[in-house]
Amino acid sequence: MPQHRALEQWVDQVARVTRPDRIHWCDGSEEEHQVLVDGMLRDGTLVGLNHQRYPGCYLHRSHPSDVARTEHLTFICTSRKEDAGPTNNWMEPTEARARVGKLFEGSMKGRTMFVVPYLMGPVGSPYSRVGVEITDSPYVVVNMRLMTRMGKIALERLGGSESFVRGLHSLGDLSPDHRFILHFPEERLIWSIGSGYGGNALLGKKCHSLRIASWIGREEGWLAEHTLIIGVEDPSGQVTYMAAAFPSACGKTNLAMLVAPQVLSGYKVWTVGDDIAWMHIGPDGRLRAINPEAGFFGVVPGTSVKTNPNIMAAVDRDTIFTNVAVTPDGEPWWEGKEPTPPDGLVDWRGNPWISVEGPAAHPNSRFTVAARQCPSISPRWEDPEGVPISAIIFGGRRARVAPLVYQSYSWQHGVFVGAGMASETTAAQSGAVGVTRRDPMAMIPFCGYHMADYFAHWLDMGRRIAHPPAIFHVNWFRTDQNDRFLWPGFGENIRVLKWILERVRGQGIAVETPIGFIPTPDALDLDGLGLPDGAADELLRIDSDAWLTEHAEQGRFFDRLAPRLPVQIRQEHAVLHQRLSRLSVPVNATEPPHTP
Ligand code: OXD
Ligand code: MN
Repeated sequence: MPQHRALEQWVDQVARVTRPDRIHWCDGSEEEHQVLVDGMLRDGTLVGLNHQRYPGCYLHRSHPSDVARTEHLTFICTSRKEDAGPTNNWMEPTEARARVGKLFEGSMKGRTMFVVPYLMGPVGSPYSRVGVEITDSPYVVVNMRLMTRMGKIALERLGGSESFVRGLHSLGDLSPDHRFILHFPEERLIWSIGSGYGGNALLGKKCHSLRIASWIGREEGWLAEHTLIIGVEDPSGQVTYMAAAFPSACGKTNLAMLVAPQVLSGYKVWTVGDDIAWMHIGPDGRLRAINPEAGFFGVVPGTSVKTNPNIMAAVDRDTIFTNVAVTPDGEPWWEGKEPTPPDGLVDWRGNPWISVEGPAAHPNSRFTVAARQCPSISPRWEDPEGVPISAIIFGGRRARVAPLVYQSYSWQHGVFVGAGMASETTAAQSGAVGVTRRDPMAMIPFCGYHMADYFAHWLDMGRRIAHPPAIFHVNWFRTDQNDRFLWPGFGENIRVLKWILERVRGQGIAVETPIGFIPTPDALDLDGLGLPDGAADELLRIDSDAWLTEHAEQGRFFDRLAPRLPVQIRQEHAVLHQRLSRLSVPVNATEPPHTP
């Protein structure tokens, strides 16, 4: 291992507090991986799966109280409370160090301390960043090896530089009472204790690539976002790149790997990333996105050869499953994999499954798999310069209100659309499921600073990008009066992407409405879809009463962000109110968008 004084000093300092039995510097090699896996098989941290059908695949059963991100235990520790803003939990840094520092004292006794250098972003990209995670969880190490470029490669990139994000993680006693996920963005430091769950423990992911990176991005003039990245290839072979932000467990992985239905088989979606994008302004004046991750940590339930054939082909080897059920043949199983559950399932807790007691797989059970295993992986997914983004798509899970798709009038209006987003909560975070909450740009759990400053940063980016992407909003989850989904989703979403593609090229037909441009029902390619009569109109309907209620809720949320809320967001909010009282007027698609 290369010598690195600052890193070694930090490792020594951590070891003096946490008192591990031994220290292992991870090199990321196959041999190291195998030793870790064998150890975890011996102590039960991992369970082997059917190696004929699932070679190199393992199951991890987490503590039943440690199955999702715990947002109420996640803190931003900035020196000034107002910099964290009202949407983040805040702890004063000195108090945080004292309070949580105690929990780290001796927390690694009897355990090995792993030093995990990792690189977020493609090797050789000017936009990639190094982090080092110290952890006492071998499960975290094997996951980090799939999710990042880990080990030797990261130390080589670091060289003698002291610029790396420090992440300290310990399982502690796994008690939710002693669980804290702390971020010190001013010091580029993360402390996480008491949880082994991905979003809390794989520190390269949410903690580094979103909370800390969003802070760094604002300082340096780039964006760290909770977005997938795709290339949409049209029948002529031209590929257009898009980034799409959806809250957790709202289908980002499925959209990132979409397979078009037969009638639109000339279209192909290439996967660049499924969860996070770092977007910089390239020398060509376009927004360029890299995927900082090297793997997918995706939600398992509902995944099948119908909903996501690409990920099904990826997770049949060298995959870690967490909290799924197991068949008597040792195969992983989850709700939605096949229509009927096989007999003799063992549930995610390791007990014989009793269906009345709940699902066999935990609703937030996960797979961890290397991105390169995905058949739809883009030939440009590791492009050091990133891919040029032509469209940014925001999306929520809304039974009502938000139509299937609409386009904002301008960058400023698009930032307002993102700022006004809301979505129903899912099992990816602890707490109630299905509650509508404001979730601007799908970043409410991940923005490392004041949300109002974040909107200001987006507005500023728009002023600096010579060729800004067009901004859209989609909602796959609208329901009818009987609470049935109106839109089939999954592969059929290509129909919406096709319209977006056309709009980006100045082609698709649209109607100007109070909330933005909406496709006319004819502008959407619904050929062969067999939507029931009236469904297309309902999907695109703007219910002005519902929108006025939405407008008022947006206003209450924006009030919480005052006085830092940018005036432009207030203006857009006021203009939306005025527009809601006007009638829709058809417009020619080639007309330049009207900027309020
Ligand atoms: C995730 C999440 O794991 O958003 O990606 O919770
Ligand atoms: Mn996510």
